[in-house]
Amino acid sequence: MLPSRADFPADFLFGAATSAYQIEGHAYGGAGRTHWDDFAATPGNVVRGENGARACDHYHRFEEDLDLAAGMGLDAYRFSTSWARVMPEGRGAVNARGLDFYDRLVDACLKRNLKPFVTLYHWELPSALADLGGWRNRDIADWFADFATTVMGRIGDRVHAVATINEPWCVAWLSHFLGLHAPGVRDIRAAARAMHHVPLAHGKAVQAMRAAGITNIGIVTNHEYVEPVDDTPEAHAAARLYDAIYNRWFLGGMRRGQYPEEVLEGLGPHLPRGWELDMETVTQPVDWLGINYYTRKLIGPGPSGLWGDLAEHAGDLPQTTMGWEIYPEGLHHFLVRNHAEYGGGLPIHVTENGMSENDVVVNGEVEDAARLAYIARHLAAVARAIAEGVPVKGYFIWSLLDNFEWALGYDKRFGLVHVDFETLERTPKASYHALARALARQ
Ligand code: GBH
Repeated sequence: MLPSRADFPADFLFGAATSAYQIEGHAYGGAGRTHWDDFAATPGNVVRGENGARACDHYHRFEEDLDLAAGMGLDAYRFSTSWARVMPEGRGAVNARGLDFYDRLVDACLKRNLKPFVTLYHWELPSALADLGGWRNRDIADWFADFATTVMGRIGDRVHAVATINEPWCVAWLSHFLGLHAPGVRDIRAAARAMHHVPLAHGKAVQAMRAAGITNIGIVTNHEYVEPVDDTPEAHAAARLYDAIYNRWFLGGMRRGQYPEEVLEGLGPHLPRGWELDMETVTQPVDWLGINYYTRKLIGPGPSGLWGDLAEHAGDLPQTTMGWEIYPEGLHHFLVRNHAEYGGGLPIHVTENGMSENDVVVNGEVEDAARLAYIARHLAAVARAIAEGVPVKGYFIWSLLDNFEWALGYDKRFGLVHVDFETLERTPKASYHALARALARQ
């Protein structure tokens, strides 16, 4: 059963989340090229070679989309800003139309009583910066801090909260060690540099925004519940390492000034020289933590025997169309654990949670009962954590709209609202209508 508002504290925020490249339509409004455009242009990287050039055309349809968000009774809307839309070359010249767009978007949220939660970086690096080494280049910390203050100089007076970087693990490890996201690099030295430069860029951006008077600054990390695939010592060691790389590296660095030892064993020799001296910047205090959570993973050693080569195994829980197991207990686990280990009393938001289904429109209706059940079970996990004293202040569903699912193109549908990618017509799904009823104020 879907919980209702009455099951949560009066000031709890219900929201939905999106990201710029996945919905806006990157071809519009004078945005510069990004490394996701480049990555998608290389055959084999993205299903059918799809990209975010048009996506949901949110750039032109944002008023309609925010009407949908408000119509559901949401309190907050989480979106991201495209670096290349604001600064087409990544630094220097600003695209006035880009800043104007985010300015109008924020006002359009406020007009509908939606609290704007902005994420500065959700993965589409300007190609001009990627060409200079991107996250491998230490200078990215200063480039990013400039971008952050440029955006916040324009909208910072009206946003409710700001996060620096969405999912550092994806930006660093998935993209530079596993090579599954742009720029598609598979190299331990590149990965080690990115694993440090992402927290460093976060820290520099926090410093720069504070100096400019910005408040309510957070960081959004992604988490997977990890279990060893079997009872061998090798599987246990592999699961521990996966957990350390995925769930503990970034928060350990940013919240405790301490990267996990078992990861340093492998990455230490490849980290940029003098990285220890950066930890004061990396640990700049933040005001809130965001947790993105979707699934559990069963982990064992990978075939090569090389450090960091870990294998994911299929489990026997029901799965989404991403092949992800549905495991709501994992969300409760990370709320409790991150609060205890890294929270220091800070408010926590579930900044993403949701599932993909093969949703189809039949006579104007979209039946997505599995998504509703998924959301209901994860909301119950949130309520349980709150009852145990974890200061969870908000829950954002990924996603408002079906959108560009990165390397998997447009096949995987996460939206509460169906999007026909031919006509761009929006159709609220059954889950949307059910949530609207649950969120209605009595
Ligand atoms: C979130 O990441 C993202 O923030 C969001 O943009 C995305 O749409 C959403 O999840 C749903 O996927 O490279 O194809 O093998 C969640 C964690 C970890 C999910 C990496 C995708 C890689 C898939 N992500 N994973 S692939």
